[in-house]
Order: sequence, then C-alpha cells, then structure tokens
Amino acid sequence: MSNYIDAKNTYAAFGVDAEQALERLKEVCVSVHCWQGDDVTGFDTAEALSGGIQTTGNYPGKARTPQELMDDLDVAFSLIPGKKKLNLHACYAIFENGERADRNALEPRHFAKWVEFAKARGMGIDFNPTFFSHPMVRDNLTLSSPVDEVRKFWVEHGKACLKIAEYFANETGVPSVMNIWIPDGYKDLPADRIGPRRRFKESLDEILSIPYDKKKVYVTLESKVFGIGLESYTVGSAEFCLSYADKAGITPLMDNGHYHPTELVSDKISSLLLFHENMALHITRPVRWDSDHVVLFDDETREIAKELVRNDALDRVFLATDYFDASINRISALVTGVRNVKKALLYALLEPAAQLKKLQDEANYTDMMILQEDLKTAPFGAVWEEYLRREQVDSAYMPAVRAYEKKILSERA
Ligand code: RNT
Ligand code: ZN
Repeated sequence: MSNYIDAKNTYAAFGVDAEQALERLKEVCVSVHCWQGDDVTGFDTAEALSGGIQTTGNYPGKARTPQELMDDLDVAFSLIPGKKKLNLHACYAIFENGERADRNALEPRHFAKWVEFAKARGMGIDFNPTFFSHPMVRDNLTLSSPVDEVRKFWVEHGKACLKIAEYFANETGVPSVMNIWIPDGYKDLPADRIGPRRRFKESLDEILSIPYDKKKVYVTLESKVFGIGLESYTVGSAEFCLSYADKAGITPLMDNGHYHPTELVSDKISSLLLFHENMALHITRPVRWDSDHVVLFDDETREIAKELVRNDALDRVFLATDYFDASINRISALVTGVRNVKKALLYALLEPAAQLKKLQDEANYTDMMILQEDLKTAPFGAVWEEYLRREQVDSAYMPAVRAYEKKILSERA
C-alpha cells in the first residue's frame, strides 16, 4: 500500500492520475478463450485439429470433458482480475442424453449448460462458428468451396451459430460477439484467386441474410495471411475482410498473429477506428509465425493497449485472447495471458497521453522520446499490485495453479 502511495506520487509528477487509471481498468472486459483449456479440441468430433492452426506440446492434464473444462476455467477465472467474458467455439457444444447434432444442425439447447455456467458467474458469452476440424472441410475449403454441398453445409453452420449467439445475448443480457474466421486457402499458387473469394462473399451474404438483432449480436470477421499448409493464398485476406466488413456493416477483427512478421496491429488500429464504429482484437503472440504463444507483457501488447487508451477506444473495441500452448500448464497459460492484457492496459492508462501528443505536434521529438523512456522505469509494478489487491486476487498465482494441478490435473490420464 505504501509502495502504491509512492508510485501514485511519482505518476502524479508525470501528470498522470493513478487512481483514475485504476478506476478505468475496472470497467474493461476481456473475453477469455475457452480453447486454451483443451488444445482447441472441442467436444463434438474426434477429428484432429485442422485449418492450418497447430498446438504443440503434450503437457499433462488437459481438459477432456465439458465438466473438466468448466472446472479448469473456474480456477483460471478465480485468478484473473477484473471483468471477463467467456469465449466459446461451436465445437464446444454439449450434447446430452446420447443426442448429437452435426455443425449445420446445432441449436441453442446444445449450449444450455454453458449458459447456465456463464449466468452463475455473471458473465456474457462470445461465440465462434467452427469452420475446421470436421470432415466437411474438403480440400481445406469451407464457405469458399466450389462444391455446393460443402458450401451449403457451412452456410447452415453460420446461420445456426448466429441464432446461438443471439440466444447467448438474450440469456445473459450481455451482447455476444460472433466471430467468423475460415481457414480456406491453398498450399500452392492458385489458378483462380477471385472465384473462392466470390463464393466466400456470397456465403457470408447468405449467413447474414437471416434476421438477427444487431444490438445483441456483433458479427466480426477475422482475416489471415497464411496458415500451415495454406501458405500461398488465403481466401479471407486482410483486404477481403476489411472490405467485406465495411460494406456489410459488420465489425472487422484483427488477430495480431495474422500479418507478416514486421507488420504490427498496433499501427493498424487507428485506421480502423477512423472508419468503423467498433472493431475487435484477438490478442496473441506470434513467434516467427502465427504460433499462438501465450500473451506476454511485451512491447507489442503494450503498444496495442496504448492505441486503445490514447484513442479513447476502450468502449469501441472488443478484446479477446486467442492462443493455445500445450507445452505448459494450461491454466497458468490462461491466467498469464489474460493478466498480461490487463497489465498492458494499466500500463497504457498510466501514460501522460495528452502531453506526449502535444510534444509530437510541436515536433519536439527529443522530449517525446525522453519522456517515453522515463516512463519505462516508473514504478508500474506497485500500481499493478494495488489493482490486484483491489480485485482481491493474489499477485502470485502459481501456488493455486500447482495445488490444483497436484490434486486434479495429475489424476487425468
Ligand atoms: C486462427 C484464428 C482463429 C482461431 C480460433 C480458434 O488462426 O486466429 O481465431 O485461433 O478461432
Ligand atoms: Zn484469432
């Protein structure tokens, strides 16, 4: 506490109100992806993970059933400070009484258990149709397939998911973000680039043609530059997705693993904010490729956070995490990554943004650089500790994770 008071005074000398920063952070919600808990396996098929994404590692104790995943999420949630939402994929449908439904026939009731779970924890639910890990993904294509039967199947899946997202919003009272990402693409140079994109466009139009309440469901569209085995061409490229989102009045989503390695999402956010009411982010950590490592408190995560804060955009941007590391304790992975998103936001909230902007506009790049450098050694840790204290979570979360691992995870084969 006394460390915090000292820190508060140091920030005050920078012209920053630490109390205000803490108050603001309280209101920020991060959507926590369930799929870190089981290496993106889901419960509806026995298919291997496909779509050009990959988990590596075989750390013991992954969740194998809905109950195990819920239990693990509960442990993670208890250690993650602040507001959270649950982010589900369609492949996490929970079938009861021996019933099963294929992806194109999913219904709200297949997610009733998740609604019960979220409601009991006062959370909203975000949603994702699952266009991968399924036999109807033919030749790495779904919504852009030239095979009518395949395309139709996935259009039906998209429509089914829209209804499920609306159900989540109705049940929880919190709007649901429904994110569309398709893996479709080609390993080698295609002969026809426009055909698949035209079909993707038509498929999206068909999905979005069903009535849904736009105040309750925010449809987002996620682009990608390449996937494993899909190196030469992806249908849902950045240009396609931005243009489509703009035209259809839906929300663009940027995943910071989905660009060439020197392109930075932190530099893209401001442009989207100028042209879209809302945007969405998948916060991840690409290491040399879209590797989906656990989010760290690193330069780019902080830079993304600064863009949100500087542009007063925290209420316009849907924040979600998206990574999957199977080589470490999965609960620690969830807690570490989501904490780091919040940590980066607090760091950004402790920046004298107006003063820095002024220095830039006065072309005083010297002082602008020095001030930014000085901020790096300001006592951020003490303010972060104070935030954790107020949210009633411990700074050290590994004892709780290890205790659960010893008692529960180690019993899983
Ligand atoms: C894949 C995309 C997508 C997935 C999740 C599981 O590259 O990032 O968002 O990671 O939907
Ligand atoms: Zn993503």
